[in-house]
Amino acid sequence: MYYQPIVRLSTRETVGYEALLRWKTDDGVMTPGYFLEAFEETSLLWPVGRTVIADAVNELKRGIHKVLGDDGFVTINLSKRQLLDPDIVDVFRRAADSGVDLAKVWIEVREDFVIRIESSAARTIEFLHDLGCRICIDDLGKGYSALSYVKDFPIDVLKIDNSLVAQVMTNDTDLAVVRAICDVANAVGIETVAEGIECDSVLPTLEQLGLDYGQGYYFGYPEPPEIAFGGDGPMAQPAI
Ligand code: G
Ligand code: MN
Repeated sequence: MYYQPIVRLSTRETVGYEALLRWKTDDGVMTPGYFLEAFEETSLLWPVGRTVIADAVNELKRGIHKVLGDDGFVTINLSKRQLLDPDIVDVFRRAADSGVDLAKVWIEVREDFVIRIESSAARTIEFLHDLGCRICIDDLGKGYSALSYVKDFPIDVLKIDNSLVAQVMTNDTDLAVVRAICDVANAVGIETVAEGIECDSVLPTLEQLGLDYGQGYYFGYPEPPEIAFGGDGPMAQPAI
């Protein structure tokens, strides 16, 4: 697992980390784009998915709280099939029972999935929110949705996709879309994250638009825990 910082734009301080799955091979480190779809179609998804959650929760208690204090949070990406897993809520419930503050666990669900969500997955989102997790919509803006799901789901955070963020300086339509997203979010008390920030020239515009957080190579690359949080020896066996 790799961890990438999420920064509060007003102060530029790191406030949390996104847990990102990586697969180390002899040819290099692969990102989920190359293998997740294959996993999704096999039973491998379940153990891999559980390991991701366990690792992220464990790292929250160790590395993240070590470098950010108790307010630091971790975000975990859940796929469509994981949200359909009837046991997934229990995985988080057990983490809470072991002393993890689930308010510091943010769940990322891709926007294209939420738009066509099945009711059992929708209930999972509600259960996780009721347990205290913060629900984030990931990759927002890839499909220019109408944001109508914000009234149907307990959404806490909107993560605006790289492609939109990259265009706010040069494309008036994209700027207007991001402004509209921020206006809706601010009006209903949802927080916003700009993804894919690669240079500082876009920061004043993002702050002006009212975005709360930023993430991207400009602030930090996804790194393994020993680099992201400093050496702490090998991870203990996950508790869940
Ligand atoms: O879909 P999601 O937003 O969870 O994907 C995050 C992916 O985006 C990670 O694989 C990460 O490596 C990549 N990423 C993170 N920051 C940047 C960035 O600044 N630019 C680009 N192009 N990709 C990024
Ligand atoms: Mn994500």
